[in-house]
Amino acid sequence: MPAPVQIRHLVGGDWHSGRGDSLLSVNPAHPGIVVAEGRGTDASDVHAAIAAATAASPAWAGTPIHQRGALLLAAADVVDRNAEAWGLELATEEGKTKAEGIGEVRRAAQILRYYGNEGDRQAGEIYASPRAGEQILITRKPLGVVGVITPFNFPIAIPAWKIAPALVYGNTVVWKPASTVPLLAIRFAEALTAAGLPAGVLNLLIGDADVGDALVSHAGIDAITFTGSTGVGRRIAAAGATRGVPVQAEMGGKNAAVVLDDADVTLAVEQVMLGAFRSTGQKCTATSRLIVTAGIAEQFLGELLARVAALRVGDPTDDATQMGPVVSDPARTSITSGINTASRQGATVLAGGVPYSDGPLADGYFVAPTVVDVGSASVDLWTDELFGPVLAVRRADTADEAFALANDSEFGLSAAVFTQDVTRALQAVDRIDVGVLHINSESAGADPHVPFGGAKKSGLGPKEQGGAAREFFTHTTTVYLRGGRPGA
Ligand code: UN1
Repeated sequence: MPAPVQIRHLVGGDWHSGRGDSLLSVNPAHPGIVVAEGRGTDASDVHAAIAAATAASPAWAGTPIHQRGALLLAAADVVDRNAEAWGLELATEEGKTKAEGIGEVRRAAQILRYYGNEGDRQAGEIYASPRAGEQILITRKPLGVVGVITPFNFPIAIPAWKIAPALVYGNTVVWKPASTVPLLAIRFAEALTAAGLPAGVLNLLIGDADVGDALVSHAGIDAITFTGSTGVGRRIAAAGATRGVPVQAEMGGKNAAVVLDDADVTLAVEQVMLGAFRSTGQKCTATSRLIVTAGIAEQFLGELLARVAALRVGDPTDDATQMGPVVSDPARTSITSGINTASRQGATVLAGGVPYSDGPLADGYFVAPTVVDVGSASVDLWTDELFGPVLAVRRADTADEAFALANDSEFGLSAAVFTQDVTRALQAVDRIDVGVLHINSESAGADPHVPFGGAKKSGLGPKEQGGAAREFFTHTTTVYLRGGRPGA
């Protein structure tokens, strides 16, 4: 068992141990094992980090985008070289399976590569002018110092998809990751510094919510990008609005899988399993609601429950494991209490729903894969995001009713529809109000070159990734360009 890694913060190019409260990152499968330890940062560090990012800003913004991109490409190589080791650390720290952990690290490298190549893509636009001898150019400029606040559940991929575009478009960054995953944050910052990122361009502060609060309310921050809970996202958006800085907030989801009578059942069962239980359901894009039409409901649920019963839950570093623990004890407690509340409110637990009280899983933060039939009861589980391996089920008589139930949420991040009828698929595209729609694949997933984010109350501000990222991380200058007097 490796010795715990010392928690370190990066400010102005120097790594140092913090002066804040002590921090412990434990293995959620074996909470007695410490993965990283040390001290968090404090408000004085926030000030120093923003000062360093501000000082580094003019030179970085003035560096040609091609060179900024080259640094990201070099960092991608470092990340890829370490994919196996860091993927294992990720599984040990966060709890997703080792295969998912390695996959996520490789995805971070892919994202770095995508933005690394941005320098060689189109930089702006030219419009025709209504006046002779003039063209109108739209050019892009960085915003300045960006505050980046990231969640525990994708401890390297989400930081990559925020920090890579922030940097390539010429911003400097002060980053506060979730304090439950300091090790992967340190690894990602190490990759960028090893690639030669100049001092102060990326600053890493590991700490709790008070560090995040200090960051978002600091006068030196020019923009904030956040992924996490709806409550925190709205508070951050309010703080940004008070200070007049743009906020990009990616928040909750209560994503439905809609299985229609004509679905390919084997495919749909497999994809719903992945959507609901991969990463232990701890994704804002996870499938947390299932709507199945009456003609297929019994067969579908029968096959699904058989798969749930066979799902191998265990230590995420074990190759045979298909689902690991949730990230922490408070997460386990709140998920379990959400299931208990649903039972009290009249829902029926079809699978899981009981704690592991003995055996090897009892000590870790494990929650059994759980399927709850909501029926016609009014149940919080139908509306509230639990962020765990819990699937709430309702039946619908018709496809129309199923689509309406999919929209029965204040959130609109993603959805999955299973049908072999292209007419139904196109109706789903029209009617289901989400930012990401999957036809015949699970509700989670994102690609670096296409927009990612939610409709309705799932997100605020421009979407992430692809061309959408440029919208957030730059502002435009509209340039009216004329030469001298025509003919002079
Ligand atoms: C994915 O579906 O692979 O926090 C990514 C989350 C999302 C990312 C989902 N922002 O779960």
